[in-house]
Amino acid sequence: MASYNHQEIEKKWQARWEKARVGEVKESAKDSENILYHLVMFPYPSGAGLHVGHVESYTAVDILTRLARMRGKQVLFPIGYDAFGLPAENYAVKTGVHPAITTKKAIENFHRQMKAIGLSFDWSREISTAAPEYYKWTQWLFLKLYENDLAYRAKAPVNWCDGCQTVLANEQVVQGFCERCKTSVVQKELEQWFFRITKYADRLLEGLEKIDWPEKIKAMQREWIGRSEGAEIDFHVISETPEANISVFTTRADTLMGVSYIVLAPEHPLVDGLTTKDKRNAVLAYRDLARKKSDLQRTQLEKDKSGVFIGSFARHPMTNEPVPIWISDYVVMGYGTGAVMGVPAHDERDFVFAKKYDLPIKQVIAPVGFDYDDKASGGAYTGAGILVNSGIFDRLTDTDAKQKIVDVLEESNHGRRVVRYHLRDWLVSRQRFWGAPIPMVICESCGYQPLTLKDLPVCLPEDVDFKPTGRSPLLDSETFHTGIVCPKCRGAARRESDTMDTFVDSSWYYLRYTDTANKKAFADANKITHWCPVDLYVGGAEHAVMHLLYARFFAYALHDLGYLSFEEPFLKLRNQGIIFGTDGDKMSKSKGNIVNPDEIVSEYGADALRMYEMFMGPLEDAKPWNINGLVGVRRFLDKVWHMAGRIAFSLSKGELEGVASETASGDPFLRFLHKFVKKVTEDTDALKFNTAISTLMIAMNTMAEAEDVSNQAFKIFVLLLAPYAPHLAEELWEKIGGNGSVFDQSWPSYDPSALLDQFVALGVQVNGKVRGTIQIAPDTNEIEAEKLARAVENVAKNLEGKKVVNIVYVPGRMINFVVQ
Ligand code: ANZ
Ligand code: ZN
Repeated sequence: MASYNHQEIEKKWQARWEKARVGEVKESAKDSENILYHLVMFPYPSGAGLHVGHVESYTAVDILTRLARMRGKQVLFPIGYDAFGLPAENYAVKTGVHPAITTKKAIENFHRQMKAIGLSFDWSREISTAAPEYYKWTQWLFLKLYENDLAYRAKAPVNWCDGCQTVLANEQVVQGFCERCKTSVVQKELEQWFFRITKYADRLLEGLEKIDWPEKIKAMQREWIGRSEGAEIDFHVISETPEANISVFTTRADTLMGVSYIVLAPEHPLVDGLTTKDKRNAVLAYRDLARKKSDLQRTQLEKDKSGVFIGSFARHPMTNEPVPIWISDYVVMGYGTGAVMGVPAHDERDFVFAKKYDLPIKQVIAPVGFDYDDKASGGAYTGAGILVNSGIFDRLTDTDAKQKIVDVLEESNHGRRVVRYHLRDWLVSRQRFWGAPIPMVICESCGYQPLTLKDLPVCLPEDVDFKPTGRSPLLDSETFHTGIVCPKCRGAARRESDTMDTFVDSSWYYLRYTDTANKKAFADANKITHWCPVDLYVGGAEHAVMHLLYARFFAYALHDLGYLSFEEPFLKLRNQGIIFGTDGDKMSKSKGNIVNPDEIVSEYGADALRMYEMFMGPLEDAKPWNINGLVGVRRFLDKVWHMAGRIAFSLSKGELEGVASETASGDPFLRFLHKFVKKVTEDTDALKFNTAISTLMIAMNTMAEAEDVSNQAFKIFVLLLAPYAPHLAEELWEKIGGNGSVFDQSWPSYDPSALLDQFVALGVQVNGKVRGTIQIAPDTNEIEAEKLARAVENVAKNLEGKKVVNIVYVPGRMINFVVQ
């Protein structure tokens, strides 16, 4: 069978689309029903170019966008580049080539590749976060947050990566290692810039209820925010002078009577004062060790626990008995109060600790139904139960005891109910070059002072040495700091030399798309209102907690500052699954299993690539690349091409003229096609692209077998194919005499009455008497038929109060309920 010339056809239509500025939208439509905002996660323009994973999500949304346009919708579908970041800078360190140069080249390559697969973005809105016209507004947003006490500078224990020579956000530390270079992350006390995301913890949690996102992603955000309802309980230190009090945070106040020791984080401010002379050396040595570990390494469950007794005791708030005070690195300073009450019988970590140091293990919760024996069991009992060995609290359930014990503590002023979050403020400063400079200056007499809009953008200087020294490269640029005056006292000052985390850039990019050329504001308020919030956002699930949480925080903050009318930026989110190599492994350079979209486009065509990736399986599933599947899809497209040839030939001979002008009901094949229109439409709307494509394939085979297929039936088929294989569809449309671009046509609607012809009337009987009829496809299964039959009012009436002992179903004929 003849194969179509994809190279020629695809180039031809891409040139036409470019000329016609397909995809470009203006704020004209009035009714909001017809306005959509479709967004894909913009790529980091790496030197490796477009990945088949990009192709997957971008094609998916391109299909939906093209379909929506055929329905008369006005769709904003933009693209840009998340262009700042470490890889370009690391490359610069290695080669000496300026990141601006490598990034520009990479962007040009991405642009070319995305055009080559026929993505119908609004190309007039392309943005790069590394362009001064963009990062000017990233800097302005920083100032807005600063003005409103949502950005601040503080000394804090931070994650430090020696490999990248920079501070990392908690989210960038994976299992104790740097996400980028895999170096083990250590803790350092440094002054850094933070965004106060914790202020929004509750609202970010509540907001999850309002959005249509995968449950998995919502669960990850909930867990990351980590709201814990618990209590702070005070243990007074036993000493003559001075008075000290240790507050512990616990979610298990019910276990208070089982406390056998207290643990402070090694960095806890009370440690120095409470350490007795004989313990001093041991404490100092232990603290040094703890400093070398990240919070995550310290709190991991599996890990062996270690610690030091510091020599002092505190009083148990209920029994007044002395409780020894220890330090251990499994307690971290950044959570709760940095102090914990040890309950070995009911907490795994405490159990391991108590075993190791021979501390008492006292059971206070008994599982209902059987005895718990900590000597026999290998660990703590962490389940529910009733209280034992707890004096006046005995026999209460753990839930009741939690309340009762805190009530008593509150009365005696030894405790209070509190809510704690695992979420930390977002550390945004980076000691790196390739990011947006933080728009502050440092004056010797006035300290940190913010710049104002007229000072922006603070551009990155050219005279920078890329060798990593552990300090910000901008510190050593001369031009960056010359002529800087303090905005307050006009005295000589220096600039802040840290840059912003690239996640700041991507937290607001979708807003900039609505008004990319604006020189006076980050975007015009009316334009934002016109397009936002985003109706559909598709991207990788790896962004569950970083980008997707930060962007939500920005939207809430900008909402509160009066810049946005909405809080949730992305109404509907879907994740594409990972595409593995043919060997089933993750694609990587080292494994040599990377599929290059350029090669596929040149050999099989963009349409085949697009359709194959959509046909591989459900969008959100992980799936391996399979060249046979790609070949199969290409063969299908060739069949379609062949069919068009047949039709065009008949048309030229005038044979089909009559049929072509017939109405839908006059053509049996057309009627049959309605079923396919319904299925392709519904599946595409539901992002079930793989089943939509198999439906197209079935339709094609049916046509291929038919004696003759009307021009009109084939036209409908081409319309259904268009969002999936846009180049070929345009060419076919032209070939069979369609008017204009196939994308200027309306999406075919199906005729429910044409579908009804596929149905038969099925009699519904109760004990042999006909009580109603239902319209049903002959091949409907019994469960479905029974459901439909029961829904008939008269049938339901006759079944009421009766017991159905049997159901007799003869497909296509009748269904009979035998009742008693
Ligand atoms: C006593 C207790 C008994 C605890 C028991 C648990 C089980 P979530 O749910 O994550 O909020 N904890 C509190 N602060 C800590 C810190 N800074 N570092 C390490 N651990 C800390 O966890 C709350 C529980 O984690 C608290 O409840 C505390 O141990 C521990 F049978 O207190 B619990
Ligand atoms: Zn000053």
